[in-house]
Formats: sequence, structure tokens, C-alpha cells
Amino acid sequence: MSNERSATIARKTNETDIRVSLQIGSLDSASEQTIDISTGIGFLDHMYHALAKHAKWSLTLACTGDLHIDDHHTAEDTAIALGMAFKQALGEPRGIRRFGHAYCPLDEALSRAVVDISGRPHAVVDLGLRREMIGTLSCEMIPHVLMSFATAAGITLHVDVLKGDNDHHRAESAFKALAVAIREAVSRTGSNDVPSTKGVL
Ligand SMILES: [Mn+2]
Repeated sequence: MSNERSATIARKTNETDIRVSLQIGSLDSASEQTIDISTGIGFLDHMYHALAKHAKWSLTLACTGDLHIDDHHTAEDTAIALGMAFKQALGEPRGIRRFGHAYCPLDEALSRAVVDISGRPHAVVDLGLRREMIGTLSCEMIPHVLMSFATAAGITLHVDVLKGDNDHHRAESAFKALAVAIREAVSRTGSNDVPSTKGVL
């Protein structure tokens, strides 16, 4: 079992040109994190930064996208590329906890995330955002980012914002909760077991 869980993904279409380098840390990882994110959408950078920081990832993500159209392709495709990188970095899910959950507050906002490294892509996301946009990111793209990530990563997510008045706080607490849940789910058990009764994930 390799100690290093990392992947580099390049994904280029007519709409976006993306490069992602991801290294997944562990719960007790003392190694230094490097986070450098540039999607061209400030609030999306902020959310990916929160995700990487609290998941204890080192993450470099650069995207040149068709922002002259709108934020849709850039938001969706960066989430797909990040999910692909996550799946590749994790490799065969041996010796991990598989399940993770977390509650994270941000001032008045509170979110809950539950993760299953299941091999079955599924996302149930209820953020209850009320604004049209946060910065230059459409609020409708925020759950779509989480769904696109889950689909590409092949994992199951349930993310709910339980409380909160401020949409920036609501979204950010959701990404933080997701980060902590993922950190737990991918943490090592010390065994080499595939955590499924099927023997495969
Ligand atoms: Mn913030």
C-alpha cells in the first residue's frame, strides 16, 4: 500500500482547459499543505480552498474556461476534474474507513455532510441558498458542483445546510463539513481490508 495518494489530471474541452494536482492527506498528517486554486471565479476558488484546507489535501487547480459565456462550464468541469483526481488518487479503496460525517458551523450557519466512498455516485444536496449569485458564482451551480464532484469521484454525498441566514456562510459551512467528512472517510484504518461485504467497492 502506497503512503502517497496523489493524482494529476489534465482535462481539456472546447469549453474549459483544466489541470488538477491532488494529494490526499490523512487525519494525522503533519506534512505541509500546498493549496493554489485559480478558476477565474473568486467564490468557487474560495469553496475549493475551504474543501482542500479542511480535507487536508494539497491541491493545485488551474482552469481557463469560457467565462465570457457564464460560470456554468467552469464550475461544472472543475468539479468533474477534481472528482477524477480524487478517484485516481484514492485508487483501490483498501484500508480506509469508507464512511465519514461532519457538522461544521460558520457563525450562524451550520451544515452536515455524510460521505460514503461507495463506488456508487450519488449526491443529495440541500443548501437552501436564496441569492442568485455569490460574487460571480451562480448559487444554482453550488449544488451542481457537489453533484458533479460526487459523480466523477464515484462517491455518495449527503450535504445539508441546517441553519444560517447568510448565503456565503451557508455555502462555506457546507464545503467545510464536506471536507471534514471526506477526511474521515479516506483516513486509514491500519488494515488492508476492502470495507465492503462484497469485498469490492
Ligand atoms: Mn468566506
